[in-house]
Amino acid sequence: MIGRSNVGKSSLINALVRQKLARTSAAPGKTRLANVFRVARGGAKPFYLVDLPGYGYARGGRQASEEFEALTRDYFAREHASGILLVDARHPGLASDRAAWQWIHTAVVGAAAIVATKIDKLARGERIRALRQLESVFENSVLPVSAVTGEGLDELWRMIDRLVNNPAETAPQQRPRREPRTR
Ligand SMILES: Nc1nc2c(ncn2[C@@H]2O[C@H](COP(=O)(O)OP(=O)(O)O)[C@@H](O)[C@H]2O)c(=O)[nH]1
Ligand SMILES: [Mg+2]
Repeated sequence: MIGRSNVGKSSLINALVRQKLARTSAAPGKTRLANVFRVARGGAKPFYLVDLPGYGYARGGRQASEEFEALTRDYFAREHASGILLVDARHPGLASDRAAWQWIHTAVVGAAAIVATKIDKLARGERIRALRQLESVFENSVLPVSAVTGEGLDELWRMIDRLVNNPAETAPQQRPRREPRTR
């Protein structure tokens, strides 16, 4: 789970597993370490859900950015690691999110997908506009979810199942445009 601080990573993990596993906070920047959860459901293949700290490609300066890179490199230097980018549905196309999507394609060996969080905060017209904008910016489909209403969680589970069981097939069809990295 990759995304800016406060985007809703921990809340989404808790909503997915229906438990208070990951610590959530209204104040951004609370997750300083990666929290790793082993998820085993029924007969399904167990996998690890990794709640990454929400810094590195955005704020936090050079040191935070290097720490983030060092921390995450190990996770993604594995055959079966996939990345889910979480973006706030209310703020489509932020430079830091676009940079993260590019970063994912350099760091993640497996597949990658994008989820729009806090979709409950948008009215119908706004959400259509936001999703259209997101899909155009990222050149990828974007799954709307809400940790509060539970919207999109079944679809997200199906997406996770595909990422876990078949990472190659779910790789994004299109790579993001190559833009110079912004600092
Ligand atoms: N309305 C709404 N608020 C959310 C949702 N997900 C998270 N939040 C709120 O956003 C804040 C940050 O959530 P958190 O999961 O700690 O974000 P993280 O820093 O990415 O792990 C908290 O105040 C959450 O209650 C959601 O789907 N809908
Ligand atoms: Mg968190």
